[in-house]
Amino acid sequence: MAKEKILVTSALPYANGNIHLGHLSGAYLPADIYVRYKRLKGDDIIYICGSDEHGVPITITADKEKVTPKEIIDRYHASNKTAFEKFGMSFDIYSRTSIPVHHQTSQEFFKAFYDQGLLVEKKSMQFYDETAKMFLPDRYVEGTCPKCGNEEARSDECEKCGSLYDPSELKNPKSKISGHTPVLKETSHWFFPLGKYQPRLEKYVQEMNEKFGWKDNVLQYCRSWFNDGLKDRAVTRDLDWGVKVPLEGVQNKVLYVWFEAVLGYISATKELSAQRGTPEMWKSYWQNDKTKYIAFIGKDNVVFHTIIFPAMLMAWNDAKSDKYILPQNVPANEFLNFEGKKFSKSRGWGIDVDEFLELFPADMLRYTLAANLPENKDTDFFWKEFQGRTNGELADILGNFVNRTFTFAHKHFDGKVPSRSKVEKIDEEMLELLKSQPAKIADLLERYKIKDAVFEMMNLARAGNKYFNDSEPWVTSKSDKEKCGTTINICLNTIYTLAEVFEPVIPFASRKIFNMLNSNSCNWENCGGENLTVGDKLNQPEILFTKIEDKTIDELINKLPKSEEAAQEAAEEITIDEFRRIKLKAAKIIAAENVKKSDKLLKLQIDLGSEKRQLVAGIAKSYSPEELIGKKVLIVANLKPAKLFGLESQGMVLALDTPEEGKVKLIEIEDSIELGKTAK
Ligand code: B3M
Ligand code: ZN
Repeated sequence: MAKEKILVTSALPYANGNIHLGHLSGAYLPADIYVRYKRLKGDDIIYICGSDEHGVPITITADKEKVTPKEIIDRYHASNKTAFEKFGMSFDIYSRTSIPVHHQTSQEFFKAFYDQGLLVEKKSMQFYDETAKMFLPDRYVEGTCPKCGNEEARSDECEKCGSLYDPSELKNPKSKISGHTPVLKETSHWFFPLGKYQPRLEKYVQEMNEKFGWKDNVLQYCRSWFNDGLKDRAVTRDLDWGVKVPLEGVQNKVLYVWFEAVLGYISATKELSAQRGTPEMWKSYWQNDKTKYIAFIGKDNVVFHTIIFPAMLMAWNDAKSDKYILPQNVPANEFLNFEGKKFSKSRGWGIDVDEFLELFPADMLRYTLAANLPENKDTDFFWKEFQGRTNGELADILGNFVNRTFTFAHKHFDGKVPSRSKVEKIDEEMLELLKSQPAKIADLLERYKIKDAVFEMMNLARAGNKYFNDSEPWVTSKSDKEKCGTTINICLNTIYTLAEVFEPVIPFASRKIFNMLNSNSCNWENCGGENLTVGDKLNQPEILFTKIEDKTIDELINKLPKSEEAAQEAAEEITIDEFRRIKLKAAKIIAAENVKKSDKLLKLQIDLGSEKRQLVAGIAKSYSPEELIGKKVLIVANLKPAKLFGLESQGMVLALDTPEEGKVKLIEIEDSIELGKTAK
């Protein structure tokens, strides 16, 4: 197959916090798997990423921590770069948007639009904080979304329902700096005429989808944007942190972070070119219509990559001769949650990547995340599932198959690749699978169905294990050594193929397996073929995956913040009307006796003033019948009657748990309270 020229980008994470597992599942791991696979195929591919270092997310963090934005970006750029490396991300470059070449590139785009007369200067009303004496960019204002009522909406955008609106429509606005209600004050900004590009953008999305099959979720986001009608977008902000607006006499204004962040992909490629000593190389990707450009992102970034960035590139291409390519596909993922809830730094819910990798090897995390990618819907990371997949799949299936084959080869074949003799049906079937499975996996990867591809990878290991079992080499090693050699030869070739197809997902383990095989990875197209030479020496097996103990996982689960339990209780709140439906009444116990054949229950007669009732209560371990007589208690009077040990119980007496197992204490009420009174 002809080699492809491919450009892959992953969204540039803001350098204002540590990346967590959710980020990895969205825009990074799927891209890395795709890129690694394409490299194995021998395609000409570069993989670009870096830190997004401008915009309000950075200045807000800096304000909060009372340090400069520069300190924030330096800290998080470094820590995220390292975390990505440890996780095995194979970026060709992890750049940053604070570098001069990025400022130049973004200013060039702005100037190109400005010079074409595309940008329109408009006066608008913007929130202004009179205490802090500054205009408040979108994220500095929080209020209630005029469309969906989300109380954490930004000044002109709601993350929850995805609407964009005019700041004047936002309800109950509050400044995040002073906490006061901001006023609307006039300022002027340059607007990009996005609406003008709508027909071309619709055509672009449609064509790309027809040719390359875009994901449904991505198409849906696009459609809803088109249906609303694209509007002019301000591309400048009143802020001093960012890329300066390159116009004379303009001060205290920077380019809107999204306007320049997407151009960060281009600047990063320029930086890579310079690093490699081929400064023009970036053009051979970005300005070459043979290049296939794939932009991996999370769902919250769809509009910027399918509408705004393409429109900017179209606008450039209209005026210039050096034309850029547009994304051919934007395989956006949904979100990953953590143990049933959204990741939240402030609530301590979730785990950072570097923290995780202190505890477990990267491959274990890569595998669980890959097997559970939020490709079509939000998914969850559960500690128990992580343990289950590591122990039950990586260790018991893949690890076990590799280990038993190597141990066998060392014991019976002097640690060398044995020859293959007569091939029987069972062998043929395994050899056929070895040929067909990589093609099946490749087909899925080509269509960004990474989760399914990972499933098929593990299926090959499953089949290998089954083949080993069914061939019973421990029997043939005594009865038919040649046949045994055939089995082990095929098992070793299967391991070779496994190391190859699994490389994109678990690169560290794959490397170990190749070392054990004394071999190197091949070209993907030769996968499943005969890649080992008979008689070649094998190395000693290494343990690939150590199982995770229950204790380790239980400790991690127990460490989850307890406040989440409180949050859980809050989620189970009832309204006052629901509470009022429960009739709690004052009653007096007038008789009590043991219930036959039960050591827990007592039969009580109670007085409610206007009526008497019989209750059966589970308090025999806590009270003797005698000591109960005369006690005044609270009962649930409108509980549906129930039968216990054949006795009718017409209500429930209220009691509290005690530290002593099985013992309770009745809620006693003051003697002066009138019988039959209802609690409220
Ligand atoms: N930094 C938003 C985010 O981290 C933004 C992505 C930029 S991609 C050019 O979700
Ligand atoms: Zn909303």
